[in-house]
Amino acid sequence: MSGERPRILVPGPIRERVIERLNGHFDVVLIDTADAGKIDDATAATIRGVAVSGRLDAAMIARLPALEVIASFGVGYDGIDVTAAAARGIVVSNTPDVLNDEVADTTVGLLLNTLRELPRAETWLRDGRWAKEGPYRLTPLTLRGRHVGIYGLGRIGLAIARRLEGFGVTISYHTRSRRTDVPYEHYGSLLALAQAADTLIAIVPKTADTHKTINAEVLAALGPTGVLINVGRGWTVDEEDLEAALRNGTIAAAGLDVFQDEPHVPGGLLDLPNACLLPHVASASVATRDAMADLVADNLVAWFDTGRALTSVPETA
Ligand code: NAP
Ligand code: 8YV
Repeated sequence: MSGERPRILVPGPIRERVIERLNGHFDVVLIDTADAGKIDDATAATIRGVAVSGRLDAAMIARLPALEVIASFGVGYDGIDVTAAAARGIVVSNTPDVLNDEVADTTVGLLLNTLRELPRAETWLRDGRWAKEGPYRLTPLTLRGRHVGIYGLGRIGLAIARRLEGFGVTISYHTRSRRTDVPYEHYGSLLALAQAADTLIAIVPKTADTHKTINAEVLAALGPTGVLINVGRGWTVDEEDLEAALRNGTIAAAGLDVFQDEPHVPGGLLDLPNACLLPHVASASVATRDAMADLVADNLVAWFDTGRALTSVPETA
């Protein structure tokens, strides 16, 4: 990097560590939200990079005529209009791999909590019911003997599968392309996977092809002992169908870290004792979020030093 420091826009909240790192290399401009009206023309004309957590739409991209690179916080980059970026030759980067282990660990925890009702058992203890009423109930569900179907066997899906090998369960998966480097059975459709398995773990991106693909038919295929775990995006699940399936016993339980309209969780799901609900925390440890923050900054530094981002998304690579 030589001469004047490149100007980087940070529209809306992002982990403070990103800003600290960027301040060491760039002239950083902070605005409250990623809305085109939040920045004046003169400043907008000087912005060469963006660091963002969440949404960056086509109008905001159009507002920045000198923009070269968008560094997005998170591996999922569905909030960024990559089509608009690609059309202008703007590179988009995300934060893959550094969160695989954390998200996979959380997924296994959520699966066990959902099956063995551990959060509810703890509430039983804290409410004094163990002392007054005796032991918490034996759980109808167990991980023992389960057939886990993983919907999406990418970086995180594979980390989940590797962990589950240690639990002695059967593992299968559905992706559009069969992997040649894994011992698990591949199913050519999500429905076929759900028919074979009794436990479905969803870890696919939010794309036009994954919208509400976990619907009444797929849930019915899992059967009455069926369990759904979703750590990908809420977009992938038809939440009305899921609520009905949990309420009427079509499936036994669900564990969800993600929802269609975050942070709003459908009231119907909140009421259900067989839904184990987390507020999108799968990657949310200090260490992992720091690693993600560093990768956001490193992508921008690499772009302005070498003309290449470290982890650009396939659409703009
Ligand atoms: P990845 O490596 O790109 O893996 C995505 C997997 O999904 C691939 O196996 C891909 O295989 C499959 N897939 C994509 N579209 C599909 C379709 N239409 N039908 C069937 N399979 C499909 O991504 P990753 O790093 O594992 O992350 C996955 C997603 O998890 C992210 O995009 C993000 O939305 C979510 N996530 C959530 C959290 C959280 O906090 N809850 C944290 C991290 C990530 P094919 O291309 O062969 O189909
Ligand atoms: C983060 C995620 O919670 O990486 C992703 O795709 O969903 C999570 O790791 C989010 O991106 C940042 O808030």
